[in-house]
Amino acid sequence: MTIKLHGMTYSNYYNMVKAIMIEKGMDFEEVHVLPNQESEFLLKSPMGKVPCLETEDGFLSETGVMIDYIDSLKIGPSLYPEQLFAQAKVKELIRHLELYIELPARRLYGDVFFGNPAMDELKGQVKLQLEKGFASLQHLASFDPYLAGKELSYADFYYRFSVGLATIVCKKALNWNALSELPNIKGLLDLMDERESIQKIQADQARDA
Ligand SMILES: N[C@@H](CCC(=O)N[C@@H](CS)C(=O)NCC(=O)O)C(=O)O
Repeated sequence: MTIKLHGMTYSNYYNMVKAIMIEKGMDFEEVHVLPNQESEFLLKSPMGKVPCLETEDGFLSETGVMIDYIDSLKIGPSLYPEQLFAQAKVKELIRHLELYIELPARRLYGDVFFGNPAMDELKGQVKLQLEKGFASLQHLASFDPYLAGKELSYADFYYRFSVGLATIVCKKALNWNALSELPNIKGLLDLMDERESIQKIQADQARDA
């Protein structure tokens, strides 16, 4: 059975998984669905979120889990280093991006993307969280030129679609131009945007806009 990615092209998590499958040259289908709480969908994605991945053995939710599953299929090049500690460092980067950048920034997605103005108190909390998240990313990541060093890894795709939106949140909701003020951030986003996989995702997003 061909793997099916369920979700929508303006979901950043969806696009992390999609970009990685494109990079690996995998054959997959896309199934358009919005996040929802219908009982039928909750059987596929228990929190009603997107993406979820339909495999011959059943459904998977959670982007980090999907990335590991896709890697374990051993189709195309692995974007994890072979050495186990180096592999754990890539996973550490992904977890860091999720917990300390994507999730805090997401608290202001309503304000920035969906017209639901946030209270100043929330903005203040998110600003503190993102300052800490970005500062610690500078310690954890090498940006040489990729997040984990000289080799492209799964973390770079997580980065592209989490940090890309977080910098928009910084600018629009927090009046903070993190993209130009923080070192390294823009260079890696630009480098990722040169990849065909990312360009395909941008084209699909434009088509669906
Ligand atoms: N932890 C989930 C998060 C996925 C997520 O938050 N997806 C968003 C779309 S980008 C969503 O479905 N939001 C709807 C909701 O939270 O109910 C993952 O890693 O895949």
